[in-house]
Amino acid sequence: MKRIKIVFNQIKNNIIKNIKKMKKEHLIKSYIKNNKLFLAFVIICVINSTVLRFFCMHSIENYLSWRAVLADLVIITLAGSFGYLLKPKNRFIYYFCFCIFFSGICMINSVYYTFYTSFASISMLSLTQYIGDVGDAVVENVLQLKDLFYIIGPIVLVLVHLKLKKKNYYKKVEIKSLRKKKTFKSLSITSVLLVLFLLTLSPLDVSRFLKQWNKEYIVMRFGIYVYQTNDLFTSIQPKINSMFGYDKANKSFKDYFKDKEQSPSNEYTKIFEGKNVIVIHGESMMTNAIGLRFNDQEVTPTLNKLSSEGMYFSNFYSQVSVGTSSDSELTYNTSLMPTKSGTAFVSYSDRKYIGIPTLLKEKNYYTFSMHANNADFWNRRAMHKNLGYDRFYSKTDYNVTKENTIGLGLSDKEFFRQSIEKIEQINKEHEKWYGLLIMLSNHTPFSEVEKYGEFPVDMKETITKEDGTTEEVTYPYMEGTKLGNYFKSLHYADAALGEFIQELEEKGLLENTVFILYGDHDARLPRNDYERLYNYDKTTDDILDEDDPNYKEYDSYQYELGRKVPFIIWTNNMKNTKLNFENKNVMGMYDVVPTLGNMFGFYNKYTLGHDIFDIKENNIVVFPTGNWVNNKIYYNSQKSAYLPLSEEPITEEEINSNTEYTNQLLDVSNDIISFDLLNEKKDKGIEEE
Ligand code: GP9
Ligand code: MN
Repeated sequence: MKRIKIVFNQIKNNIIKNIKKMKKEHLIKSYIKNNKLFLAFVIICVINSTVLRFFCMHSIENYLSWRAVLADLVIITLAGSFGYLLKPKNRFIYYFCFCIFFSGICMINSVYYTFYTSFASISMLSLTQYIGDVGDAVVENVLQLKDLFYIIGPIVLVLVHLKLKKKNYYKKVEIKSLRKKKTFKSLSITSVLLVLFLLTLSPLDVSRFLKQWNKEYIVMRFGIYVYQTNDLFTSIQPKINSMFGYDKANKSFKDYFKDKEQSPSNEYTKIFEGKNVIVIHGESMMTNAIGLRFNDQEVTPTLNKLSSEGMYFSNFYSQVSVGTSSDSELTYNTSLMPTKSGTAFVSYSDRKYIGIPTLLKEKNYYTFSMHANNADFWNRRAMHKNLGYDRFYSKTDYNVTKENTIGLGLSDKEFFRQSIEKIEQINKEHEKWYGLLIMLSNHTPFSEVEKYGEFPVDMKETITKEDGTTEEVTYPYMEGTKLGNYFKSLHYADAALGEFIQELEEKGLLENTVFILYGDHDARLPRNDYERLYNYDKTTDDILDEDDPNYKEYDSYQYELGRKVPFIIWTNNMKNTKLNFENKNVMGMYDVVPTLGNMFGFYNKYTLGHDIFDIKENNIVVFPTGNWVNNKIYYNSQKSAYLPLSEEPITEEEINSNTEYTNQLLDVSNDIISFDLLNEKKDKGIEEE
């Protein structure tokens, strides 16, 4: 009896299973049957975007980027869902229009990628001079067979439509409530896809998505449709911002600069007038590495040499916001602060800036910039033009191979080697020149340790044993830490710089040249690693106890102040002259234009910083966060707390007035950029007061 029961149950379960399976199959079949047009639309648009990635970015990772497919599906099904609100007979035209639109996006990006090795941006449409340059060339040289692939999709959709029409697919009558139900059902699918996609995101993905500087990464990770939607919002946001509050902004701007006058000349005025200039944008170079040694080996022998032989500003801060490298380029060149929302290089790239190159061009300089990375990273192609550079040498001007690549692109050693040839040529053709070289290898995450060359960051000690013999003991110290890897990477970048200077010297290119170096921003390394660097206990291979007499505090203030970057001005004959010194006054990236302006003889009234040789110890550096620092105090506006930096008494009044100064400066800077106030003045012929 028991056996019969078991067999009966088994049969019953099998029948239920089969019915469920059949139901499922039936469900899928009937879904496909009833949604043929919608599904054809979705499949065509997904294929298009996948093919675009396939043609543009040749790596298995990109071809099989299922996350991008998921993101594409979210956008396509979202757009497609609303088609159900229409009567069946009107649906085709809806899907066809969207299909043309999505295929158009793929086609435009396909063409754009061939030309620029990057993806298109709506903000670029306003760069008319750009389109003019490119227009004819696109048709003649760029349109390729692969770009025509995207026409197939809409044609297929038409064929599907004709077939469905023949089968009376559109004859069905759907009442309003059913159409709404179908829309809702489809939107539910979109929501499930969206949740699945959001679950796959890492913090790095989110940060790159918001910053928009690495377009290839966004397309690979988020798909072309999400990229383009994000780009649309980033492009129109500044336009919306600048629609309100112009009058108020213009008034505060005028008031701010009303009484400003050029500072009187000092002993450094025009000392470098007419000299050639090489500027090095030192990727992630930090002041705390200067002079640092491991086992008696200098981390940065070249920076140590330059800083000890030239003018070294050892209390110098970068003032970047989310735009990192690009923000430092902006502030270095214009003495303006990063914008409060978005990034000037991305969101406000449709206007001219008064950059150092703009000012030197008025003095008959030829100005150029060099960076062996994709020209559209951080929108440099457009922005370097806007800052006044005559020519921007980018990735396509360099021979980049897999072998000579480190991290994001061409290794610094190779970059400098190939740049020298170009500089030699420029030197032959132009009497006076100014060039910026943007380094790249020392970029986070500093993980390609095997490519940096040998530089141990451990601790070696020779111990004399009781019997008089010696033994070498090695403690791991910074090996295996992110900061340790950073020092290895920096050591490599420093060596590249050393080779570059030596070669410039040998070619006679330093004779009449001023060499300027700035660190673009800190390396964003964990505070714990600094604790280990300054408080290493070799006996426990850990950080010293806070009660230990040798323990050096490295709290959040120390960490923030430790984000200093080097600023050095050097020539090959400065050593032991009156121009060879260390300036310890606090100084920011926004002080560069006025300081160099005084030395090279150019002037821009609308700067936010000061000539450091004029303002001296009274300087103040403000940060985009609203924090500020001077020689006496470091103030953290989020905590409304400060750290005294000297013995001098501090009053509440000075804290308040410096905080007010900071907020006002940040407001004016933001207004100048978002309302385009400097160009507005010119365009509208408003007289300077
Ligand atoms: C990109 C490089 C790095 O070309 O300059 O930019 P970052 O990540 O430092 O802003
Ligand atoms: Mn950088």
